[in-house]
Amino acid sequence: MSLTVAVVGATGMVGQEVLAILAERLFPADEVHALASRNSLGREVSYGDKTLKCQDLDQYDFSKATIAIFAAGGDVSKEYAPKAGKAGCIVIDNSSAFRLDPDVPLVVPEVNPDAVEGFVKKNIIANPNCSTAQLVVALKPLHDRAKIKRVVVSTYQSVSGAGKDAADELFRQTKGIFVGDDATSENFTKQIAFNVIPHIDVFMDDGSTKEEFKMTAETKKILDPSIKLTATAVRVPVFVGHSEAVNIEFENEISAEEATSILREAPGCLVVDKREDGGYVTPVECVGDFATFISRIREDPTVEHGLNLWVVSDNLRKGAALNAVQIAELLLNRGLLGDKVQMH
Ligand code: 11C
Repeated sequence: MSLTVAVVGATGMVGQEVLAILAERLFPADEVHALASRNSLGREVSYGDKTLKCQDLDQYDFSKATIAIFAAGGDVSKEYAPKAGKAGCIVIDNSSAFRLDPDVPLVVPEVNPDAVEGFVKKNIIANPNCSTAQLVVALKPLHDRAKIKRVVVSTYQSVSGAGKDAADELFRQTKGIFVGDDATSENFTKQIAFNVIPHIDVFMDDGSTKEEFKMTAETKKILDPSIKLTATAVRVPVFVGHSEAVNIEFENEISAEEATSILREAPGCLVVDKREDGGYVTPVECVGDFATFISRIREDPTVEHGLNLWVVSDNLRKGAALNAVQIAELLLNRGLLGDKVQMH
């Protein structure tokens, strides 16, 4: 049988990025199906140098697909991912719907590739939240060397994390403030242009937000349940690219110099750390890239065995679409697509 990939939510920001990355990385799909809600029926999306017509998700027979990458939000995943899994298709889900389900592996290929084998119970594999994905890529090699006890993270998250309407709002509001036109807020709780908002996702009972909770819970599931992590997640007026200021306390001694050489060799990491004007990465430079960039590596003398890092990545790529495609590559390379697929 041939290898067919279905992309659910193909007209969205992440869905389009999935299609672009499948083509860029020459994923050996024989067929790619773009699926969307009935409203987008017949809309065309790009896949490399081809265009695909969107098919109706509701009418789609998932037994035709080997893999389905879902990028249409939690409600769509909750309704359709179990159906797709039961039809024999392996679901890679970008939403938070199944991430903490004990029968669903939560996978970042550079960090816990072996976990992917656990998909068999439900035929679903979860992709982490964007702010978690880039964080664990940077933490894993340091944890392996010096064992992380506690992490304190402050995020600076771009508006594309909240979707296309939110990104459009930053543009409209910025222009509106300049020309004295419409500067109302619809997708954020406060003005986002020329401002920062310490609130992403809903509030939890303990005063944290769900975005902050997800970073803690997902890091524990992917990397190590013994790691303590506290986060403050902040939305900033940046279109693409999430940044994180990360403070880490280790069990064992590790110098900034050693951490730098470990991170230079680590999969998925790219160290840019020159300790001079402009010798670090900002979100603008990470857009369209696959790497998790690490800068400002330095010791924190206020705790025993402490380090500080600055971590930046394209939230639509490593934080979503790229990680999903890497999971598909992992399944393929490990021969986990069974006799449904003939290797090319
Ligand atoms: C944001 N991190 O930047 C969110 C977007 O759980 O998949 C991704 C939400 C999720 O708003």
